[in-house]
Amino acid sequence: MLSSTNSRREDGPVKLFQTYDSPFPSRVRLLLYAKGIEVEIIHPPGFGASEETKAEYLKVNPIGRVPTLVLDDGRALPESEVICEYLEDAYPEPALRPADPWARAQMRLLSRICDFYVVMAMVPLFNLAGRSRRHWEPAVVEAAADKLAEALAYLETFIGSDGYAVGRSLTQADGAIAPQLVLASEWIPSVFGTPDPLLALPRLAAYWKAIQTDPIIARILNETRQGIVMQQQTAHDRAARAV
Ligand SMILES: N[C@@H](CCC(=O)N[C@@H](CS)C(=O)NCC(=O)O)C(=O)O
Repeated sequence: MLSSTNSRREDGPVKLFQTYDSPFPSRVRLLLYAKGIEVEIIHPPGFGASEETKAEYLKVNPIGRVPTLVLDDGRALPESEVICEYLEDAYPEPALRPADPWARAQMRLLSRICDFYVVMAMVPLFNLAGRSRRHWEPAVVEAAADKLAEALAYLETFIGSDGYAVGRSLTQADGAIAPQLVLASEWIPSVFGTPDPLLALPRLAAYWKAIQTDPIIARILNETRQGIVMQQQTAHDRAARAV
């Protein structure tokens, strides 16, 4: 199940509690796929079904968010960036963390910009999308779109120019950025009718075009897109019931 140079060997597959629509598990799946780690994907109980509660899942991860990695001996690890760093340490080959200290810092910087600024800018829109359209205030949508454009401009400053986020090969930063761009550049404009923010960001737009040709990125992006469609359908059904 592992490449011969990986140091850690599991008796059974690791488990990943996750949903396909969320960008956080997608960055973990990137490492699992790239490193050839056998994984059992589990949809957490209580997610996406209002009649259920998360009580059972909170026993696995008290933070109650996805993803959670569970090893074959039952140890559970929440938080996507921490999981990625663990997988990198436990399964070093192929490396998705540059050896050069400056390049490694760039990888972490880009990932942090996604976690701290890009996602946070999109949260008001995620919240609105879960509600009926009559609650969508144009001023809230516009303010969130402006905030998102500002956050993406940080990525524009630091993004690599050789087809990958950092250097000339896949790193954890690509896993952090690419699924966020599905939301920022495809999902938000299609749902809220706002302009594609990448139109004003040529370096990020060039990166976005190039990175989608990487086969592992293409796989996680397709999974993310399909997950979003299914999640939207569920949210639409719920909103219709709430009207
Ligand atoms: N910092 C966390 C963020 C994870 C997160 O916020 N996941 C969201 C989905 S995008 C979640 O599980 N939200 C709770 C819910 O949907 O009930 C990580 O990197 O793993």
